[in-house]
Amino acid sequence: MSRRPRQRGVRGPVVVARVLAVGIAVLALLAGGFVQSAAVRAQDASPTPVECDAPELPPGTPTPQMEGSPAALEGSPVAVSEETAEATPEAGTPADEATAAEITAAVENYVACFDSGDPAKYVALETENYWEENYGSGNPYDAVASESEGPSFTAELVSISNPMTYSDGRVSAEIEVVLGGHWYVHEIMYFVQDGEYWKLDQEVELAPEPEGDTAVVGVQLGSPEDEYTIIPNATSATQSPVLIFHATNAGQEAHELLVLRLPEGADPMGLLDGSVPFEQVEFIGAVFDIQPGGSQDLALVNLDPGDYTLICFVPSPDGTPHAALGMVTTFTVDAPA
Ligand SMILES: [Cu+2]
Repeated sequence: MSRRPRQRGVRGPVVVARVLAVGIAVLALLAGGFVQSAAVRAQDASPTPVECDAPELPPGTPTPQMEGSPAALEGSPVAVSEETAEATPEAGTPADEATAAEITAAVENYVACFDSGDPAKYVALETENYWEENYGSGNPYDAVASESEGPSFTAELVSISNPMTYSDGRVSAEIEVVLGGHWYVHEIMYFVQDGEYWKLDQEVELAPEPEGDTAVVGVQLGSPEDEYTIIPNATSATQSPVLIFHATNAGQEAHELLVLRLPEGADPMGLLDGSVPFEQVEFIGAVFDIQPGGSQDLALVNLDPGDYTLICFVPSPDGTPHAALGMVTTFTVDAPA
C-alpha cells in the first residue's frame, strides 16, 4: 500500500514525490458519512480495531546511494529490473473458511501497521519481492527511508473480499481502502507466509468504484499538439460523495496525475520554486506512470469545496518537470447550490 510510483526505471516521479513529500503534514482523517457507511457495509471488516503485530526488522541501515542525498537523487543507478513483478498472477482457488479468516486477519494487520504511521512496522510485513518492486531495493531500510519521506496517510478499510489461494502458496484478497480520507484505492493484495506472519508480496491495482453519487471528469494528459498540457473536460464539478478523474494519456511520454490542495490563493508554480511550502500542501491522491495511449481512474471521496491543483511532475527528456512546461491546472469543487 506504499502509494509510491512504481519504479519502472522512471526515476523522476520518485525523486519528485520524495521532494514533494518532505514536510507534508500528516493528513487529518476526515472520515465522513460515506466512509462510515461504507465501513459498516463491509462484510468482512472487523468490528473491533486490530492492533498492529509486526516482526522486528533485522538490524540494518539504508543503502548509502539510496539515502536521498542530492547525488543519489540525481542519478546514481538504481538496481531496478524493468518489468520485474508485473507478471500476471495465476488464477487462484477460492479460499476455504479457515484460510479466508487468516487472509482477512493478514489484511487487517497490515492495514493496522500501515495506520500506525511507523514504516518499520509495515515494511517488516512486506517481502523482499515487494521491496524490490516498490522501492527498487531489496534492503528494507531503503523502503523505510522512502516511506519516511513520503506523506503519511491514514488508511480506512472499506471492504475485504474474494479471498483466494494459489498453488505457489500465496494467498490474496481484494480490498478497498481510503487513504488520507479521500483517496479511494481498490486492489488485490497478495501475501506469502513467513513463519508466523503473512507478508505482503504484491499489489495489483483494480479500477476504483466507490459507491455513492459520482461525478466523472475526463482529464487529458498531453496532446498531439502540446505534450505538456493537462486538460480536464470541465474546470469544476459540484461537490458529490465521489469524484472520479478519468485520466487519459494522449501524448507521447508517460505522465502522472497528482491532486493537491494548496493554501488558499497559492500559485501552483510556487511548488516548483519553493515559495509554496510543502508542509502547507495536502496530498489528495494520484495515479502514476500512465503510458501513452493508456488511461487510469483516480477516485476521490468526500472532497471539500475549494480549489485543487492537478499536476504532473514527470521529468521531460532534459529533466525539466512537466509541471514547469505547463502540466498544471486548477480544478474547483463547488459547494452544492
Ligand atoms: Cu507529464
